[in-house]
Formats: sequence, C-alpha cells, structure tokens
Amino acid sequence: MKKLLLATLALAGTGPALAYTLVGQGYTEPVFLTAPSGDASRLFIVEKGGVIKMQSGGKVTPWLDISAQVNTDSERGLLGLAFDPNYATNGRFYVDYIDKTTLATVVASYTATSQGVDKASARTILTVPQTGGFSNHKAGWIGFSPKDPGQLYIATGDGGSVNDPNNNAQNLSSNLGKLLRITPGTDGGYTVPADNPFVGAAGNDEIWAYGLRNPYRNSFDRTTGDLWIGDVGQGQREEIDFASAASGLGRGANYGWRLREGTIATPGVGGARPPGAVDPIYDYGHTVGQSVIGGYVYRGGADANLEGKYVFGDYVSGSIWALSGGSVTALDSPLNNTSGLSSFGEGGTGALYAIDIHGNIYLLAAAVPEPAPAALLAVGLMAYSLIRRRRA
Ligand SMILES: [Ca+2]
Repeated sequence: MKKLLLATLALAGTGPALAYTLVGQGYTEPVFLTAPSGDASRLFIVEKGGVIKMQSGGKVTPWLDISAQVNTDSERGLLGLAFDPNYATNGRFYVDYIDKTTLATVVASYTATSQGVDKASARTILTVPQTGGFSNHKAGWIGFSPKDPGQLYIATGDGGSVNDPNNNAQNLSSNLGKLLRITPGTDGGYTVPADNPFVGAAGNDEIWAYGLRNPYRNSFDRTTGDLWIGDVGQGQREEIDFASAASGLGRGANYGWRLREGTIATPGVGGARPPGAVDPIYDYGHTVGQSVIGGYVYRGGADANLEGKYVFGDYVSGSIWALSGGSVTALDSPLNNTSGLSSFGEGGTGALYAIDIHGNIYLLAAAVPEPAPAALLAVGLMAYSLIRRRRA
C-alpha cells in the first residue's frame, strides 16, 4: 500500500516529490505574486497587462489597474511589485512597469487604505530610459532586504536585443543591466544611500551591482537577507548569482554580462573573466532549460527537506530545482515539460508559490489540506481502482 501511495503522489512529474496545490486560477498572464510582510491571509497577484489582483479566502478582487499606462509588447508590462517594509502603517507599495508613452521603466509608489488603492496617490520614484528601443530584457523585479531596511533594490535588464549591442551592462554611466539601490521618497523621487559603491566615484550613484543581462526574478532570503539573482541567459547558459548579507550583498559586484554568459565567455563578444568579476553560484546549459526563473530560499516551514534550500526553475522547461551546497536536485513540478513558469512568489509568512503564465497559481511544498494518512490511503485506493477500470 505504501508503494502505491508514493506512486500516486509522484504521477505528475519527475524527481523527489514536491507537494503542490492549485490555489488560484483564471489570472491573465500573471508574472509575480507577493504579500505585505506578516500578512498570512492575502496574496497580491501581478498581471503583465497592468492589473494587480488581491486573492483572499478563495475570493479574487481587482486591487489596482494601471493597464492604460503600461506597454505590454513582448517582455514589456507591469513586471514588479514590492510592499514597503512599513506597509502596515504607511500603506505604501511600489510597482515597476514599462510606460506606454515613453517605453521607459518606471518605478512608482502608491498608497493603499482599507478602502483600496487611490490611483491619485501615484508618485514617480525613478525612471530608467530604455534606450535602444528593443522590447525585451526589462527585468522589472523590485524588493527590500530584511537586512537593509529602507533601501529599494531595482533590477534592470540590458535593454534588449542580442549581445547587449549598446554595451549597457558593463557601462557604469547607464542604469541598464544593473541592480540599483535607492531610498525611495515618501512623496515621490529618491535619494541615493551614501554607502552605494559609486557615490563619489565614476559611475552612476544608483548602481549597486552591474553586468546583468535580464535579472527578471530575484529575491532576498527572508531569514538571512542574502541576495539571489536569476539572470536569464542568451544562447548558452542560464545563471544564478548570489551575494550573502554577511559579505555586504555584493556591493559593486560585476556579474560579467556581456563578456560572460554564466561561466563561459559569451560567444562573439566575450572573453576572459574581467578582473574582479563574480562568477555565478550556479549555471546550466540550454539542454536543461532556456530561461531561468529566479526563486526563493524556502522558509515556509512545511517541508523539512526543502527548508533553507534555494528553489528556482525554468520558464521553457517548466523544471523546478532546489539548490543547496552547490548541487541541484530536480523536484517534481506542476509545470514539467510545459512552458510557462513565469515566477515564484512568497506569501507574507513565507509560503512559496509557483506561477503559470497561463493563469494558475500553485502553493508549493505545503499540501492543502495537509492530508491525514487515512485520507491519502483513500486517494491511493481510488487511483488504483481508476487505473484498473481503465485497463479493464
Ligand atoms: Ca558616482
């Protein structure tokens, strides 16, 4: 009976079992999910077209609609959402999108009340011109580190096309291909933290780290504050970059693009690793996947085997992996062999979710409801009898 049970649980994919539960569906091109810190009852789902929806108790409510001001061509869209660490008291949150008119990346703040979001509360925090006119590599993740409160981190892509034709990522006078770090103003605008690496030196003051191609999905470990970057590769290598909080979060780090693609010289434009450049903590080739989706260090508490491991995946292969101690384990994935894993997301108390661009949200690791052994046995018996009936 035990064998039968395991077979039933492993039906959906390969690798060690990873419990997953469909908890949301019907979203239109969802690309991100988050919640205010500590909020265990609500999820905020970002739709690429410019809408944020709130899901609570199985009910979905439109929360903010800025679709009229968002360009959604190719990789453009509403791409990022971050709640202010003091959201519970100030109601402030931040979005990252491509402006319909200027095609620039815009980071804006809004303020929510118990009545919802007042669109008139919109304040532009920062704008990054998308010179070059290409429609891909917009990154768009934004977030706060629990170990660096008050500073907003903003991931930008290299601006698009092939081989970073304008050499933005290595250019410290461009805010493209970077991780930026700013102190957002309470009424729009921003200041630059005095300890940013290029303050008082050549290079844009907003830049925290550089040499990134399309750092589309990233995270800070909610426990340690460590930084994890998922940098989407070009034709060869997909890349995970890491900087611990204890070592200063990679202040001034050069992650190598366009000279380096993962651990190799970029074919055509690459070369030796630039002096001081940081190699990825992990990279993989295109037989395994073709668009890395950066994830989270699992802190959800529902799976002891996963706890403390970095969970990430690939948009094209649908694979989900756990990275720990330099080695990767393939996990069961609800999206195995189906293109569409658009992001992971963390709930307000650390529950981990996977998002399918086709509209589905899966809770990972925690089976809901947690099935009692007797219930699992019943499921196994049902599956067994169904298989027998099909065979008959
Ligand atoms: Ca400077």
